[in-house]
Amino acid sequence: MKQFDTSLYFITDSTGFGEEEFLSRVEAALQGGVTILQIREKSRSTREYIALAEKVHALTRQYGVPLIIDDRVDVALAVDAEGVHLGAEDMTVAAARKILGTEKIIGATAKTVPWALDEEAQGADYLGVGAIYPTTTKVKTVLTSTDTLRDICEAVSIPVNAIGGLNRDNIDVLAGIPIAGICAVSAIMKAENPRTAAEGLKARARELGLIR
Ligand code: TZP
Ligand code: MG
Repeated sequence: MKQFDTSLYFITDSTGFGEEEFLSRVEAALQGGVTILQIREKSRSTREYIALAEKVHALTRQYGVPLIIDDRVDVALAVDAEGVHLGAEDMTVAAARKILGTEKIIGATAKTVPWALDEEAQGADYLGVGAIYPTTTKVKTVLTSTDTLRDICEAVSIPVNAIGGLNRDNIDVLAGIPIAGICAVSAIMKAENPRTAAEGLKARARELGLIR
């Protein structure tokens, strides 16, 4: 049975970094205790996406952290990643499940309770819900209220992660909502020190009782 822990879910973004700097930031985040890592590349060719994902996979393997590929089931298979994350414009979870089988992790985005229930019914292993706060990382994203986040958490039985503009200074709004974890891009990727940023985010989430 596949096992994974979404409590500190780091999503990478190589925009603005040379490859060496990018990979060293990814490794620092892994040292800081991220529990699952998604590579998210929106403007690379397929072969570039695969080449970078292979390098990231070599790092995540060293730290025993599952690698999730954003958007692309083919890339996930090519690099033998542990899973894939699918949004509304990607392949459906049901179709991806047929291709990937039962052992790969399939995550889905959801912004409403019916949407969340549908992704769960199709076989999603976890959900990402947001954006909780405005973000510049994702274009054209609508905000999801903390009330909707709570309703989704209560409606499904798979882990639900909050995402969007989250950092150690603003996750207090999530206190008391039964999320499984926090997703962050900028708060870790763009931090002066991604390792201490990951550690600090995890410590704050623990302090608030959001994660163990
Ligand atoms: N989905 C909803 S918001 C978001 C995604 C991928 C981006 C989150 O990035 P950041 O930098 O943590 O706000
Ligand atoms: Mg997508």
